[in-house]
Amino acid sequence: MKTKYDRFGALHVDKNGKLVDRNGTVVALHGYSTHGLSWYPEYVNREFLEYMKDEWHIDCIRLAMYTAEEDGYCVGDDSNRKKLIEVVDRGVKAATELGLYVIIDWHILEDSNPLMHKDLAKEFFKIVSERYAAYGNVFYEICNEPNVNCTWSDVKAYAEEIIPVIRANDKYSVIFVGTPKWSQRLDEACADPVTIDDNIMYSLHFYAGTHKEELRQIYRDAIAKKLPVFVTEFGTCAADGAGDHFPDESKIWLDLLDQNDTGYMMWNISNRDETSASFVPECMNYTGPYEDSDLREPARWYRDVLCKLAQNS
Ligand code: IDC
Repeated sequence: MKTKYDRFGALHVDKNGKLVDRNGTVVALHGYSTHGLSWYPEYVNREFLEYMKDEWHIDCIRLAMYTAEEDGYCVGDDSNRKKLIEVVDRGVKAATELGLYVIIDWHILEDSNPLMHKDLAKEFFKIVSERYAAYGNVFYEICNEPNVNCTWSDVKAYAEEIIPVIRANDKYSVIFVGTPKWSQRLDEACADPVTIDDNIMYSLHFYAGTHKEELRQIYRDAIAKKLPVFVTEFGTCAADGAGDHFPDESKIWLDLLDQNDTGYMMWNISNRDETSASFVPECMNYTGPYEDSDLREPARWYRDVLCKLAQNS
């Protein structure tokens, strides 16, 4: 079966804030985010991605490279950085061979302000944008979730330094910019958008057990103002990635996103002992195929969502 990349090729952001192909056709992408690349590099392999593409119909894979936690890019040494760049490379190459889009995610979290590791971010985005400039299926997510005391002006200042680094090599890729309060404050980006580049989208993250109508209203207002929005991460549970799975609340969210052709990526591919993980802890299979009993309930639910979307596209 042809993938969305096979059908639509390189995408860009249009004047209405939509992700479109070269003919202006709106394209909504759906997929999964890895857990941290330093935590679970095992899943970043061609067999696994092929399985996810064929059986789950993902269009896109997000490579979440933590910067601070658990041997993150900015806390380890050069050899750790080299290792992480190799995992990113493996993921990008496998995704490309399979006709999948891929998001390279600079996953700030504990390091709440992206300015904290700005120099390493510049170095990293220089390397990857040089390497993947000609690919056409690669997106750059320059800061996962600014949080705590990080303001929108901090994020904007950071974006204004990182975007030119990417653009020096890669003129066309779409770049995702995180927003304050764990990528929820689209309203702040609306009030004072990044103006140095028009091929960017702003990230919205939600966890359906925690974030409800108030955040959906922020999203609706942003869409009404034609802000380009992409949900680079969501969960069907609470914001701590644990607890119950909320299929009804999740459906309200996904229906709203579908109505507006906003793409989304679920958190997370791993067998970690938490609700948001795709696989149960006992499942040590890193390539697929999987039995239903290997999957957690949210993952089974999402697989059905993805299969239905693929049937209708
Ligand atoms: C969580 C992981 C968990 C890990 C933790 C590190 O699921 O295994 O121990 O990070 O602090 C986010 C973040 C994402 C979080 C996730 C769930 O982007 O990194 O992953 N979450 O808490 N934003 C909202 C929720």
